[in-house]
Amino acid sequence: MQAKVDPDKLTIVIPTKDEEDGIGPTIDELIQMGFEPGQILVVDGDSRDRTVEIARSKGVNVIRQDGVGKADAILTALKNVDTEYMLVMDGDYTYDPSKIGEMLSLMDKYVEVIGARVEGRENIPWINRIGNRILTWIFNTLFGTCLRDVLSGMYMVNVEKAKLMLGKATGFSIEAEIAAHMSCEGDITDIDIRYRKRVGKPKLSVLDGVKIGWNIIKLTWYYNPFLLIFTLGTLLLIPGIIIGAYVLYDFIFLHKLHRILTPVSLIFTLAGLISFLFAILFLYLRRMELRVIRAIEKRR
Ligand SMILES: Nc1nc2c(ncn2[C@@H]2O[C@H](COP(=O)(O)OP(=O)(O)O)[C@@H](O)[C@H]2O)c(=O)[nH]1
Ligand SMILES: [Mg+2]
Repeated sequence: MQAKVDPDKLTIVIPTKDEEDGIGPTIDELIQMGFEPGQILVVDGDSRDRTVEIARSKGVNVIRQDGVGKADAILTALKNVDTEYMLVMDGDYTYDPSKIGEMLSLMDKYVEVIGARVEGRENIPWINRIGNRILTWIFNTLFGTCLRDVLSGMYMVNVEKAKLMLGKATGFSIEAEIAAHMSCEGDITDIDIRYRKRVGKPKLSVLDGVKIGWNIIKLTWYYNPFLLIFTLGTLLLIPGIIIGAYVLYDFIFLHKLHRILTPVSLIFTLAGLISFLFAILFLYLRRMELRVIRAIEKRR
């Protein structure tokens, strides 16, 4: 049992699809910890089993999601929640809720706190564990964060800031998209949580992992184009300069003109330089956007 959290402050959102084995224990545990049934919101995606019936019997709020898939379920929740903070967790009894209070205590400094599955990693299927490592690494590299588990299904967000993504959400892998969006709104951190063995059947596959990786790259283009263009610029400039040096050496010292390699090196070098200019322009626009947002926030 932990100190009660004001129901006006926090909503606990549980997306569910065919989760009749897990949803009961998940809700019971939250209520045992002192959360009010009224602050728990189950967003169901047309479960064909007894999920909705069980959730309703516990006295929690249950709504049907708009659209299809877990991403739409989270966006539906975001539209409906009006508390200051929102915690998302699975309905399969995997995420230990005992750190919710600690997550909440960090929300005055951070816009998002992720529950990193540090304890009980053996309960994550090994293929997901490797995939998760790689995807988190790609995300950190492209967004300049140092998160440990960007795809964790348990995270708390500042609702006002998260709602800003409603109009522009791309419907990409939702955990990565929320983190990408929130990393533009403020600081993100994570804390260790315990992950338990799943009750009921999982719904994600290896193919989903590959899709998430591709989506993270697309998200970078959308939320942080600077790094993507900068990387592209570097990839063009390095061969451009190497070939250029070779061509120039032959021309100056051996009086030999390379008719194909000369324009090739020029094209690579110029394209690289142009990419750098664009990258700088994006960085400048991004800074300006942040300054404008801060100025608007100060006036409110
Ligand atoms: N509303 C809704 N929930 C979903 C959907 N697909 C999965 N979920 C729920 O989202 C949570 C995460 O799914 P899960 O299969 O546990 O994914 P994993 O934890 O990554 O293996 C679970 O509570 C699922 O019941 C969907 O299409 N709609
Ligand atoms: Mg799960």
